[in-house]
Amino acid sequence: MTSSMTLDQFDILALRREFPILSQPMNGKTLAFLDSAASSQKPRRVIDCLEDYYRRYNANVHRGVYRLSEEATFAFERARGKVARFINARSQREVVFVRNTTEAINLVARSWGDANLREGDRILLSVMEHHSNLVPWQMLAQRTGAKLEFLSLDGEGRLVLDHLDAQLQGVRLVALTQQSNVLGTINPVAEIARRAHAAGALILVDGAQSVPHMPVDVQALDIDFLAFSGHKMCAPTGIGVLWGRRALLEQMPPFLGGGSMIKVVSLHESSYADVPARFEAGTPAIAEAIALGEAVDFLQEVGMARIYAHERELLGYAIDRLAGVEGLTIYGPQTTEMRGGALSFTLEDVHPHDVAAALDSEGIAVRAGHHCTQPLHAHLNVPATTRASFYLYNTAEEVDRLVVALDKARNLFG
Ligand code: C6P
Repeated sequence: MTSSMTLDQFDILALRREFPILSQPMNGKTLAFLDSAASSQKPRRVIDCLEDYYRRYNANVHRGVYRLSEEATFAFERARGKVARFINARSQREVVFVRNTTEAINLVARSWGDANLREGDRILLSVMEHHSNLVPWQMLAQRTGAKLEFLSLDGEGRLVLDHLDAQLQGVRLVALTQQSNVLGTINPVAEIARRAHAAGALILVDGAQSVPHMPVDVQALDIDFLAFSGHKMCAPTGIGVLWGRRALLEQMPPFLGGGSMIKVVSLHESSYADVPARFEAGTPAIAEAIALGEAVDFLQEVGMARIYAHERELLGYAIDRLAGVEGLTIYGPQTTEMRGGALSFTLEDVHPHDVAAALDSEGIAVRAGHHCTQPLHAHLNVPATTRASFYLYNTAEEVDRLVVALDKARNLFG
């Protein structure tokens, strides 16, 4: 395959024009943004949506009885409905607005975890988890005496599920990423959910790297909680989502106390609002939530299945081309099967930060480091990797530039 491959599912050049940042020069070159796993770029309509809110109807939500506040409240709740439909939630009451994936997971650990876990209960995670889906459970285990167990990985970076049913004995919660931010591995969440439920466990899915990149349907997956971040899916920072089954959310105590999450307050006690308001104490990220709704509209217009297909095509092309770079080792599955577009690699003994700096001088933005997965890097036996990650706006030509720049970096440092 060459860079003239046809990404004809959609007009990629027209799509790129929707993202103002992509046309700016970077170190004398056109920016090749290959770090969307860290945070995606934003289309003009999302940026405009933020500005429109501040220019036309900026007011607090769920409080005022005047026109501006009603308009803001309407737009805010409409965004919740868009998010609910995007993930096929049964009701928009199942959608809790939070700051990001990290906060969503902490909410479940603090609220559901503290109320339900006791000494000796088990939580099943995997070695590939982001610190956001590890540290909150470690903290919960320290508070309650619960134990953490881990699914291990095979040589390709896929979960070893041979003993899953035995490992699920005594497990109260499985907390698992749907797509690894380092290996790109896509985990068989529906199957694990089915087996977790059969063993009497709940399942929380970290969707930070899946919801932006593929169709995710909470009913089809039959999961219990889903956490994801707006900023990785064309929306602003500061807005994220916890989706939970309504019956579960309704049983959970609040995480934060304050305004908006109460029914009645007296000096010594309070009763709490229904979900989702119970979990949304204080003034929320109003403009950001509305802009998340706009981002969801945008992604749906492009089509999540097409985005997934585009990234998969690009990934296949990148795996092929990178195989030709001498001294380069890719971590994670070496095929596009059940794999997303996060490609982490090392280049001989060149430090990943040096690789990233060399790529930056060519206008190519990638991430280097442990990507908030220190245990995974310990498992891979490397302190750090360089990561290129793709999204709907990336092109085969950018992959070609990456390959040329990596060859150049190897010659420079090798
Ligand atoms: N990973 C990356 O460069 P927040 O920061 O809360 O929006 O997302 C946390 C998070 C949780 N789970 C997974 C699988 C993730 O990839 C991330 C964020 C970014 O890989 C920033 S560290």
